[in-house]
Amino acid sequence: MSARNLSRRLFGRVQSSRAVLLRELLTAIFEVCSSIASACIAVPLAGNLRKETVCEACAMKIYHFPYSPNSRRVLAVAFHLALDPELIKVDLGQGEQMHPEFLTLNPNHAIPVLVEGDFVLWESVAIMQYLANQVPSNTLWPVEPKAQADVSRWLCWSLAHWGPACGFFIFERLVKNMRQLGDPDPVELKKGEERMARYAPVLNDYLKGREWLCGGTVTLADYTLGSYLELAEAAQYPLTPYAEIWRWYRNLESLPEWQQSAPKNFN
Ligand SMILES: N[C@@H](CCC(=O)N[C@@H](CS)C(=O)NCC(=O)O)C(=O)O
Repeated sequence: MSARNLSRRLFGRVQSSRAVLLRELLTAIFEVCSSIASACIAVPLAGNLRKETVCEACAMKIYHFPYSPNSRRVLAVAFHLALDPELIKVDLGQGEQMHPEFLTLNPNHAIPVLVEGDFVLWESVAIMQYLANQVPSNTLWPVEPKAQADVSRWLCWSLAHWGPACGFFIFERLVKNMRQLGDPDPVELKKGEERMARYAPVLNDYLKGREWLCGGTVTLADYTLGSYLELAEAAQYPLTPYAEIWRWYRNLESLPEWQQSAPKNFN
């Protein structure tokens, strides 16, 4: 029954101004209540209050591009945490990140972006932290201050040094090719080599005797730094001498969540 019909039933044909006012008020309340009820229902699940989504607006969506390391680490973390976001491909090869609708989500025209109802979040590290914070007692993003600072240190290091070092090779050898922007610039590649020569030994030495970067288990730090290595061969990073980095990356490759997030699963 519609809100208007219901209020007519309750108030009949009474036409006094008070009745008209009450009828309008009831109609408005009814409409608000029914839209909330159809939007989402909170149900207790495994001890946590989680949203059982029954409408598209509430479901968690992640905008991604399969070949982007920034996207892949977010997907791997979502899978690791057994979250089930809807995945929406933004084809960077077709310039879809420049569409006006996408720019309203992220004015930086970059993926990944998480959307959950009215909440819009860009920046892969912030998204991974948000995802991990949904699942209490997860080991990806520990809550103990020193353990969390350790993970945080590598996330910062990746944003400041590791990602940009890999970025020279990704841009010059892959992005330029995808967007038909010309040949790789040797000057830029040289800058990339200098950055790699400075930072790869730091990572390689730190990994000696360690299975994972922080503590005895995989964390956001491993997913973040490791995500760039999926493009190492195609973009020809100068990483051949760094055996510890490759040994550690093989650990990441053996994880089912990492395999599930592989580009071949999303084309
Ligand atoms: N710092 C951002 C970087 C995001 C980013 O640069 N994404 C790339 C793909 S790996 C992108 O969408 N580029 C498209 C563009 O810049 O137009 C993050 O960590 O999310």
